[in-house]
Amino acid sequence: MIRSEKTGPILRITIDNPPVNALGAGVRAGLAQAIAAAAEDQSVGAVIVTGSGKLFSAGADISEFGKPLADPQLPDVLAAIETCPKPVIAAINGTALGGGLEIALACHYRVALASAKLGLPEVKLGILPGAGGTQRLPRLVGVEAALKMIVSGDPVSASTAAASGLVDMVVESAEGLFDAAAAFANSPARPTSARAVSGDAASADAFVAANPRLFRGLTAPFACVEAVKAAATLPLAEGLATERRLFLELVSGEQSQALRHAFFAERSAARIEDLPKDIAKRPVGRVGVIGAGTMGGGIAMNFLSAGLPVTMVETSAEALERGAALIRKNYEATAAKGRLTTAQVEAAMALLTPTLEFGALGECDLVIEAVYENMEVKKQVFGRLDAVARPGAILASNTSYLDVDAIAACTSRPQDVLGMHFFSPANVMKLVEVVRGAKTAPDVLATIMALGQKIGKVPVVAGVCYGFIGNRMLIPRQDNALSLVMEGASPEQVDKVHTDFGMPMGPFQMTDLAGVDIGWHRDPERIDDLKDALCAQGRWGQKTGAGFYDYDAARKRSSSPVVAALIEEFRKREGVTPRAICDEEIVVRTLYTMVNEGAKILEEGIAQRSSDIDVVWLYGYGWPRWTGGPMFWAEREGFAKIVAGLERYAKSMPEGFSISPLLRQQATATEEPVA
Ligand code: T1G
Repeated sequence: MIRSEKTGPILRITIDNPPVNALGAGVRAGLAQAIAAAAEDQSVGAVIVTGSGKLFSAGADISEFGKPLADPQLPDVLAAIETCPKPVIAAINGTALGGGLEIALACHYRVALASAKLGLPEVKLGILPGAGGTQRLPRLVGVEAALKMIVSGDPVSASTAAASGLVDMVVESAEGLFDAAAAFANSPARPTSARAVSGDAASADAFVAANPRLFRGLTAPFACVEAVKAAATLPLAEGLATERRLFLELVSGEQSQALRHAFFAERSAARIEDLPKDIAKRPVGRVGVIGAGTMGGGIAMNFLSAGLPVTMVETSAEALERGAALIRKNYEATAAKGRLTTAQVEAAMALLTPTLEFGALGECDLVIEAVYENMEVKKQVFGRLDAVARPGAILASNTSYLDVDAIAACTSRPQDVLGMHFFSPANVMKLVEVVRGAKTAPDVLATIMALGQKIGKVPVVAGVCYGFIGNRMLIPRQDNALSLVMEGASPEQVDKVHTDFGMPMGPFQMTDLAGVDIGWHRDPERIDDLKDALCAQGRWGQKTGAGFYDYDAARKRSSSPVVAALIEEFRKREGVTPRAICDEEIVVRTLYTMVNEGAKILEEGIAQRSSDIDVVWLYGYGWPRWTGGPMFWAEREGFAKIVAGLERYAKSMPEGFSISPLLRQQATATEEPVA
């Protein structure tokens, strides 16, 4: 847990708690003992604190939260470091996050490896730095820079940290780190807390006003600001007491429990229950992408950005050229924001091989099909692919709904076939549903799960059904949303219920973004429902400037009198007398029905675990992270309340609606039925 070794008068204390040097009870106790011993030991002139392996420390052990925390508490350990009469130097050998960075802040000097990342991500867990970070960081970097780090939760590089005064020196090589730290061994012990804070409460208020996005729907960011304000306005002891009070309030709150659930859910999703963790993976040195459209180009970018060569195949030179140009345009837009260098753009583009030669896919270890969402087209493509792909190549479809087993059956190698459902825009959205076919080989699944993480995605295993996990849950939501509008609600009212809940957009806004014409039969004469009517009028959504809403040149939406008239017309045609619909009914019919579908997905084994469903919605659709995801939220909402709501509106649900037996069991098991 803690290793101590003496080199002359310098005592090196190493935090050694794989895999991330989390500061669990044993580490805290060991650190406290080592510091106390060093303070007493006359032969020790200075102390260097560092981490084992590639990390300094990932901070407090998050799995300890929600239970009584064993002594010593981290703030007390850090106070002992800060008040040590001998200089204590942090040798930051790698990532230092949360309590890990707070250890460094309590040290008298900080030397960092150039590759190290330093951050206080507590706010992403719904808490705040609870071991002096909100009081010491402003004393090193000032109120504004401290707020930026603490409220965003984003790490900074070692060079940025040096420029702001957070670290005293940056060294390029790990070999030089200890010596650089030792150079401070004859410097005086210099408590961070003894410094003055630059900046004041007014600059904190200005930060809040300038960054509304960081605060939307969340409680922790406001507490972060209150704690940093305390650093600027109160004596240290009172500032630390304010921080402690706020930390204890937040850590027991619902948002932090949900955000911690999301943190571990994302990591659990990577585990495939019935496969050994160390199963051999197939090598993937070159990736083929069939289709250079929006999805194909976005998919290709994921691999290019990870340094993997991509062969991109199209059927026409014009489509190929357009696709390659779109990739370059996306990269250049990122570079324009300073997030990529020109060299990086050129390096990525150099890995792209656009070709009309379908046979070129024979050199690829993985081929991803991203053609038109039509089963016949996909079967035809996989038939051709089977003839050219090399033996052992993995063949993946980017289908968002269709039967992966039926696609696999068009090849002589169904064991090498699976789905990789990317979410649009594929180069941005982190979720990829990895659809496991009945015959998909274990090593194929394991290879794609590992590759998904390598390209920076959050892969979740899904079984084969229409829409897999995410889009299958979307079906009852969208069907009910349309019915609610026919019965008397407006698109605006339904969408507002969802955006007030915390979704980035509601069902109709999303339809306009994705395209009202998705799945349309393309016959403008055939008008069966409101969507057909919109499509027939060319109202295909944002891309045509009009859908359920009207859009200006900047894609700003406004209510549409045309749509309102169409709704009226359809109500008359269906003989529907519109009625006032309360928001509660919208919640039941569009959110509770999603939970119900999620329960069925679990019953059928389409998802490995309930938290995987949460991960799909958090990373695929922007479900508000501070509620944990649909299934975590449902438990908090109350399964009995959900079942009662579904029963109350059962008659209004689309044909074939039924309540999941699993959901009923959970309702019975967890709570008394709502009266
Ligand atoms: N506590 C407990 N377990 C942790 C952990 C932590 N802080 N960090 C990671 N793990 C587990 C993780 O669940 C996974 O487990 C394994 O370690 C590898 O993680 C007082 C109160 C450090 C950037 O928020 O951001 O300090 O799945 O897959 O991709 O003010 O882990 O293998 O069983 O993510 O190399 C603040 C959270 C805590 C940092 C490494 N610190 N961790 O990423 O590995 S609160 C954080 C990360 C705090 C103080 C407050 C990342 C990483 P398993 P991994 P990685």
